[in-house]
Amino acid sequence: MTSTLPATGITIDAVELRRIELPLATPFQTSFGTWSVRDVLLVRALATGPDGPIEGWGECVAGTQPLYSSEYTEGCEDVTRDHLLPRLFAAGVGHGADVADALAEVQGHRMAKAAIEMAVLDAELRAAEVSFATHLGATVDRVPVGVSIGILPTLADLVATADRHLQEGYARIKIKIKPGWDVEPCRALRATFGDEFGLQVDANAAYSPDDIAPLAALDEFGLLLIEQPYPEELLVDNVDLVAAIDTPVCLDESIVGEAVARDAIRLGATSIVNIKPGRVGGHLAGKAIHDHCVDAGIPVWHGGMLETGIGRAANLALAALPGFTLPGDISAADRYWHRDIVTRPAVLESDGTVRVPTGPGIGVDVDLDFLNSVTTSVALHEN
Ligand code: OSB
Ligand code: MG
Repeated sequence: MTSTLPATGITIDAVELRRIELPLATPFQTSFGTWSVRDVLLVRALATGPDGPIEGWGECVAGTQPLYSSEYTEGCEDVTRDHLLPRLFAAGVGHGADVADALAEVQGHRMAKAAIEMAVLDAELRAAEVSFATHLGATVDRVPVGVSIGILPTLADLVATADRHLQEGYARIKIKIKPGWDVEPCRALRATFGDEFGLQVDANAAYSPDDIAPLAALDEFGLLLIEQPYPEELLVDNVDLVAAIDTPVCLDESIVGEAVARDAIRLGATSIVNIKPGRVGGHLAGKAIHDHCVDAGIPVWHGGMLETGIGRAANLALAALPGFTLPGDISAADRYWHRDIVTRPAVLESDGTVRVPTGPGIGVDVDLDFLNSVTTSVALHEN
């Protein structure tokens, strides 16, 4: 059951666009580049609710450079300021559920749109004293989580890092792969830790349909899935791959919204779906994809974009929906940050889960003093 919110909603008085720079506790290398610092765009909705002033926070998941997807932080701030906020204000949006429609004539830019929707929904839910989890239809209070390990200089580094995370209690390990760093890393992990733990790989589009051989060679490791082997725009080649290998294929980058999710499922191009709210245009679109996958019998899991505690809190709420049957990339805050920007950062429970926040809205509060100390720019845009 999802909640019904008061029809009155909120009035958005202004939106603050804030940029922060938060160094990652350890650099994160993927097939497309290395992330050392998160340059994050935060959206703060300053609103008036039935009981007075209320604010809401959104986090944009875009990276500094357009390497994972076409969106990037600076571009997200530009499109938000010049094209999205004017439409949000002109439409007089007072409900999170109306944000996507108000912004629909702007093509693409889903990560930017998702951050606005999150901020408006957070403010609306805080005003109504309803949590994201309740609103989205969460059915559990804790979600199983894994850890995503980047490409490392040596196999020994990988084994040591995986060892630390398994000791910490993570429910599964995902490793980033690329041609030349695929079979041997899997072999080293299985040889060291056995066949019992959940292992999956993420290629971030590093392979071409001409090199099925290294992907087929991963079959012997009993992987939970292989994530995004081919470039974003290829769908049909994944159908061939699904037929050629035993490991389930799971699309990430390709699933840029609900329509593609439906098509990929109908084609048989993806056996499992990775849901990232930012990539698909927001938590509400993420919920819609989840609902469709449940109907279609397709397992889903929650991806991650190295979020701060703001985005992570909302992600935990979505990941508490019943179709999320595989552990999410929603690790504890200390896997990413020396210090998080929220007052109650996510922690790993002894059973390999993270608790879903229960307070109003995203359920965590921003540590404003610390946030100010890592802020690189702030701009207020009034309605
Ligand atoms: O492909 O899942 C990905 C991080 C940045 C960009 C893309 C990806 C990732 C991750 C990190 O794998 C997952 C996390 O946030 O823990
Ligand atoms: Mg991925």
